Amino acid sequence: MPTPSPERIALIRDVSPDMGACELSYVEREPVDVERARMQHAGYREVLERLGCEVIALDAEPSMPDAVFVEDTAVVVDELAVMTRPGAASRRAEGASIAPVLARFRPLRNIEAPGTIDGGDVLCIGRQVYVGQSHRTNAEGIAQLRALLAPHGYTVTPVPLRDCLHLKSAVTAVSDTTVLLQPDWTTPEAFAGYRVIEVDPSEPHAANVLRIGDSVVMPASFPRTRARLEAAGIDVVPVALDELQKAEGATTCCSIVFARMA
Ligand code: CIR
Repeated sequence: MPTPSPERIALIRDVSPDMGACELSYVEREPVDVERARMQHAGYREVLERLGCEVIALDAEPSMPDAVFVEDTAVVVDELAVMTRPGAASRRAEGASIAPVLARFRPLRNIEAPGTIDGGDVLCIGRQVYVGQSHRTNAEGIAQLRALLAPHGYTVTPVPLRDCLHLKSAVTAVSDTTVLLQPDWTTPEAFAGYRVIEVDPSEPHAANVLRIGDSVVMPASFPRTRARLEAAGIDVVPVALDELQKAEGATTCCSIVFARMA
């Protein structure tokens, strides 16, 4: 009997040797130990595999410091993949090597100029798509995303943000009905229909977790928020990511995880 293929695919990309020259918006620049970042990224990959994903790993892009943060280049739903147009001009070339991979699994669409979207601003919970009104994602980008997704039954809702890079810096889903949220950075009212777990106040960056099936992956550096999730019955898989966090990256941004369609 052939082994069945994993039901989820995770697309990742190795750390650029130039990661220290990354874009930064809300964190202070400090030296990045690229070797340590690579080791942590390898640990992240192992977690994705352990949680049942087939991992597709692209080579590093030496001249693109932020290219490890593949999430920002595309939004993948069951019916299609939307290649974004990242808000930072320095990141616009990253999608060129992602598109042909996604094209193997989904029809491709594109956000066109003057629209901009970073995938980190797009939170999909079932057919609800929340999009952060960040300095990377503009109204034109949101309108284009809505036009592409609405025919497939998705509702696209803009969400105000403050003091953080992306919507998923401030809120992510930990189940179909529960979100993990940082109330200082977004509006809890936008998620009124969900059970809300707030990050521990001593861990402001803890809201970015990656849901895979019934588990969530989160940085090991947020034990108090982890305890809140576990108290709510959520299975948490910690992973060391503090070197990538120096580049303002976090858990979701290092992968694009999507379902394998039959
Ligand atoms: C940037 O500023 O674009 C990168 N240094 C970090 C991107 C992190 N992306 C994400 O959380 N989706």
